[in-house]
Formats: sequence, C-alpha cells, structure tokens
Amino acid sequence: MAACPFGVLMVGSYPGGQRANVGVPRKPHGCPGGKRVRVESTPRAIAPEDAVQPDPPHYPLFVVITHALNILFLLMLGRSGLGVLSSFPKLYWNDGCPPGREWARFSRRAYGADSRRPWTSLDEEESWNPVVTMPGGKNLGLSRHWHFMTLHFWIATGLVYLALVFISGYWIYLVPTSWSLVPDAIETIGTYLHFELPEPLPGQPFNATQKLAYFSVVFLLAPLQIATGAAMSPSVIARFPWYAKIFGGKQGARSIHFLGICAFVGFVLVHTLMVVLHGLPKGLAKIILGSEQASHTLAVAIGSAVLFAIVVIHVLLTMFARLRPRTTQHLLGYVVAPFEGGLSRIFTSHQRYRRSDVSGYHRVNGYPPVDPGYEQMAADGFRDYRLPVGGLVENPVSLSLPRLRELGWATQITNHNCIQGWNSIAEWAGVPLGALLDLVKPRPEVTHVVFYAMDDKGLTEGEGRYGYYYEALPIFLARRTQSLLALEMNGGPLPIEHGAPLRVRVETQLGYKMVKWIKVVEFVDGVSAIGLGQGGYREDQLYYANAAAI
Ligand SMILES: Nc1nc2c(c(=O)[nH]1)N[C@H]1C(S)=C(S)[C@@H](COP(=O)(O)O)O[C@H]1N2
Ligand SMILES: [Mo]
Repeated sequence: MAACPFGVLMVGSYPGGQRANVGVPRKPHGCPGGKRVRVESTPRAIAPEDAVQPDPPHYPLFVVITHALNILFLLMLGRSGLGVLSSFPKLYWNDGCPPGREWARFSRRAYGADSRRPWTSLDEEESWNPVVTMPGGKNLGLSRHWHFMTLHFWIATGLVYLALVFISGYWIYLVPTSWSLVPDAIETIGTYLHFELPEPLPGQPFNATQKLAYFSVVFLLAPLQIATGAAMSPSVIARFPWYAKIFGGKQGARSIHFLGICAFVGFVLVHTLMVVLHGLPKGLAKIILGSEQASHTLAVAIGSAVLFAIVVIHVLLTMFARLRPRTTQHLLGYVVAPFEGGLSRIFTSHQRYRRSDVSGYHRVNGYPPVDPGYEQMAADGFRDYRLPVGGLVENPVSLSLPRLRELGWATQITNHNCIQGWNSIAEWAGVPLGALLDLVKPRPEVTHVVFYAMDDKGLTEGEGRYGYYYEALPIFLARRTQSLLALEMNGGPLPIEHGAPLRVRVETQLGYKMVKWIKVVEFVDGVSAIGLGQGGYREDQLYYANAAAI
C-alpha cells in the first residue's frame, strides 16, 4: 500500500477517476444501501482486472501537503479575522447596528444610542492579546492586511486541492453519491457514542460521518465563508445590493461569517480529537509515510516538526508586524492593493435603497473639530464658510455654500460601511463631485483629489496620533455617479457630527475615505508629499490600505 504518493497525480488512480468510464466494473465504493453492511471482500473480488494495480494511497501527497498549508492559512485567517472583529466586537442581524441590539458582544463596554457622553465608533475598539489575534492590540489595519493577503494563498491552495481531487478521482472519497450515507452517518455517530471506533466505508479511507463532515467543510463551509466575506465588501454590495440581502444584509453576512469560523473551530477540535482517538502515531504513519507499518516515531517526529514550523511562522510574522508596521503595510499592500484597486475600478455604485430602509441610528466616527473658529462658524449656520478648491487645476475657485449648490444637485439613499464592520443606511444630498471637476478642470497629470478636514486628531482622538484628518481619492472615483459633496443628510442639513457643512460620499468605498468637515480640496499628481505620504490620515496613522474597496 505504500505506493509512491506521486502516483496518485495520474488521472484515474481512484475509483472516481476516468477509468470508471471505460467499462471496468466499479468497485463497491458507494454506500451500502440502507443497513450497514461490512464488506469484507476487497474490491479485487469484483474487479479482477484491477488486481494488477496497487490500491491508490488513501492519503496521497497532494492531500498531505494541502492539508498542512490549510492548517497554516486557516490559523492565519482565524487570528487575523479575530483581529478585525476586535475593532467592533459586536454582532448584529440587522443592518444599521442599533446600539444595544447586538446578539453577541465580546466587550464589557456597552454604548447606548442616547448616551449623554458623545462617543465615536473608534471608542468601541478592543485590544486583544496577540496570542489570539494577528497581530494583536488595536491593529485593525494590519489585521485586515493579513486576512486579505492570506485569503489569496488559502484560495489558491483550495483550488489546487480541488483540481487534484477531481483529476485524480479522489473526489469519490469525499462526495456523497447516495442518500444512504445519511443514515449510515447517524449510525456511525451512535458507534462513536458507544466509545467504539466505526469501520470505514468499504474500500474507502473514511467512515460515513467523516465523509459527510469533510464534504461539508470543503464544499459547503469554505465556499460559505468566501461568499459571506464578499458580502461585506462595500464595492461588491454597492454594485450588487441584492447580494448582501441573500444573507440578510451586511450584518447578517458578518454574523454568518463569524458563525462559520465557530463551525471551523468546532470541526477542527472534533477532527483532532478523532485523529487522536483513532491512534495518532498510527494515523500519522499512514498519512505522512503512506503505511500504518511505517515508523511511528518518524511519523510523529515529522508531524510535530510541521506543527512546530507553523507555530514559529505565526510567532515570527506577528512579531514582524508589530515591530515593523509600516513595512508590513507596504509588503502586504503589494498583494492586497491591486485586488482592492481593481475592485474599486470595476464596480460602480448602483444603490437605490428606499426611505423605509434608512437606519434609525447612524454611528459617528471621528469627533467634530474643537477649535473656536469652527464652533463660531457653526453657530452662524456656516454663512461665512468658503471652500477653496485648487492645486493642479485650470480654474482654482473659492466657493460659498450657495454658489456650490448651483453647480448641481443629487440625492441618494446608500449604505455606509465603516472599516470597523458597522454599517448604516442614510439619505445623502449634495453636489456631484463631477460637477466640481467640470468647474475647476483638473490638469491631465492629476492622479488624486485630496480632501483636507478641520478636525485636528491630536486634539480630538489622542492615543498618540496627530495631525489634521485628510484623505486622497483616486481621481477616477471622483467622476462616478453617487460621488458627492454632501450638504444634507436624511432630508435636513448635515448634522455637525456627520460633517457639517460639507462631507464626501464615495459609495463604493469604506467610510474612512469620506472626509467630513471639509476645509480645502486639492488636486495633486501624487500623495507621497502629503502627511506621512500613505494616501490619508488613517493610512498614515493606523496602517489602513489606501484602497478601500473591501
Ligand atoms: N474629518 C474626518 N472625516 C472622517 C472621519 C474623521 O475622523 N474625521 N472618520 C471617517 C470614518 S472612519 C468614517 S467610518 C466616517 C463616519 O461617518 P459618520 O460619522 O457620518 O458616520 O467618516 C469618515 N470621515
Ligand atoms: Mo470608519
């Protein structure tokens, strides 16, 4: 049985492979109908032509390698995912995330919609231990980078695995081909509950419960995690609002995504326990060395070394991310930014929510400016407010609010997605950014439009961060429909906390790109000379990605 593991890469090595189509009687790999039958005879008795070929190994090399990679990547996805969760450790079934209506909260602090002390959503962030989260602490930006970077590799591993599973015919061990597997699986669980080890299905490596469990994880749970993950991307659900609705909205998708990881963890615990119960050294010998007769010591040594290497990789990557956050942001950005930038380019916003969809409560992120100049202006209803628009343009201007309104007007009911995970639906009205571009005429070399705000974060946010808020938008986003300079929210003037007198709306992007309390607009041919040069305040100070599509 210790055949060369490479042999299985040949098409038709398994009963599910193409050989079954050439007239050779199939092995009785299907499930024994109805009652549990222990088929003692080997497949040889039924298909004597097969006798010349050795049985394909039950754990071919590709299964062993992809399984090890899967441990590495799932652990990274899980830890970085928990890092993302820690920045908004609450789960909801309803979009809008009304404070106090969460079905799960992993934080001692609760915030009420009617709290007398003003609070912003960054106050809801928790700092979790780096043993649990990647890279630990309040590091949403880097957790997301690790999550999305790993996602690429995890999906690639999964695709290679699936391709080999189908090419080699191995799928027959994973995919149920008869309903009788279900009663068989129930019977098998009964056997386990009697503290006995059930027999595998005849001619197959797994028993009925294992087969159903592995099938569910590979073909249902993993795709569900990817599908619910995509339903949290602001670009995806701005383009296809119906898609999030499949999961009951973005918060439904977020909750299911979390329950999915709980299912993964549950599966891993039971799976590991079962491997141990079935005899770990024996199992490892069979999996790694291809035969139960092979050296158990060697198999355990190799297995432990692989696990140890996975732990070391995690420790090193976590330490690296914490010691060199800027380098990590840049390195992971090479993988993640093209993906996010591509989504931003492809997807335009097609949102048309109804008035009745508008959320009753809309969170605030970022405390309003505290300087007396702003307060004075607000007290006067922003009568003296002027918006200077300049930089690399043909026609620099300085606009009063009434003059700005004359440029054009649009109204939209859209979904706001904060990077932390909450969302809210609101009606926004204001001047299309495209109309401003038509007026000032950016020069051909312009790559970004930068919005500078009036809130000095050193005064309002603290935690060692400093500087005025600003964000740079790629110029192509400014020309999109539903890209606005909003002056109104939910039918009234823009409230102070939501950015009065003027804020940006770019409906395929995350909230941090939508600058509130705009002071100046500048058209530029690069962002490296602005702030710390990363493309925005949150990119500079919190290591967020400068593309904000997922
Ligand atoms: N000037 C300024 N604009 C800002 C912020 C800020 O702190 N300062 N926070 C951003 C973030 S992270 C989000 S999610 C949205 C929140 O918009 P809201 O407060 O209207 O919900 O504003 C964005 N615009
Ligand atoms: Mo945000």
